[in-house]
Amino acid sequence: MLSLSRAPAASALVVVLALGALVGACASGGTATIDAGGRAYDAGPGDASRPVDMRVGCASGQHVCPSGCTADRTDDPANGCRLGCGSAPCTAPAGGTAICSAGGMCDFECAPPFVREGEGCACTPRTCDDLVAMCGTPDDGCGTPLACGDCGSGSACTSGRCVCAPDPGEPNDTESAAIRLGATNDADNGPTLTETIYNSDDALDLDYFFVDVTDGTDGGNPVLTVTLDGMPAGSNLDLVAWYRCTAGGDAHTCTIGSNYSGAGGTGCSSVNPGTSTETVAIDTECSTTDDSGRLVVRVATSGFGMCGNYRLVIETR
Ligand SMILES: [Ca+2]
Ligand SMILES: [Ca+2]
Ligand SMILES: [Ca+2]
Ligand SMILES: [Ca+2]
Repeated sequence: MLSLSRAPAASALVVVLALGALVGACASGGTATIDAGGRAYDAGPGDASRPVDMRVGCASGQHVCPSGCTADRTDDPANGCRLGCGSAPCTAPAGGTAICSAGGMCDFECAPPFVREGEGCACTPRTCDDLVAMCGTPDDGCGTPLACGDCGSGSACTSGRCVCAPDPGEPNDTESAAIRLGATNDADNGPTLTETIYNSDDALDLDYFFVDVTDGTDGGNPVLTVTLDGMPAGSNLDLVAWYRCTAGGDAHTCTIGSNYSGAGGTGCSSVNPGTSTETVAIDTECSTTDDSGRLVVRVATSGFGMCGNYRLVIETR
């Protein structure tokens, strides 16, 4: 048996040969090589990069180095880890951080978006979709700016979203924050409410409004027609309206638009493409002869275009 403690420290070749003989007796028939950091690797045909057990042949608490058996170190990448031989800290490739492996050797890990590929860290570029960016030139995570698009006239790109100046009704993004547009009476056929001061200020904007409706003594139930038009170029806004009877028993008929039923109530929706006019009409029906109630209108942003107000018209007949 060769004694590593007597190997000339200055002769790496001798050490390599010695380790080769040592490892050859207990590993899978390959020969070992030592890298610049003093790490021994099995150069056999099975796995040329697999570290061999550097404690073989040394006393407990020691491991093999070119200079002979050496006391194990503190397991810290700053000093080459527990089974290191030199005094240099562990190194890591670009995008990586030096660590100690579970076996006490220098190793590294890659921080996202970098991922380990062999002995390096490779960056997987993120897309505009990954970043939920609809505009601007955010970094792809690897140092390259992306082109996520421009915002329409009058809007600005803020944190990857196109935004316009909010309308005076904001924030009205939930029904509980809905803007009251007024009161109408079907016996008076109105008044017709025409709103032109509201807009979609970003790609996620929802605008809620409500109207208190009285079933007047005209012999019929209120019929409510809501029209959404005048949308700014490049946008796509959609319309939903529902009606809640004061007395309950909602059993309305949707005479224009598609039947809608949601948490807020039942009514109609209109989902046309682009800037096409959206129109819904609800023929109300409640559990009593008094069909008074509340009309709720929601304008949702499906496509964000240029900044500009839309027009909302609510008719009561
Ligand atoms: Ca708005
Ligand atoms: Ca809103
Ligand atoms: Ca009536
Ligand atoms: Ca639409």
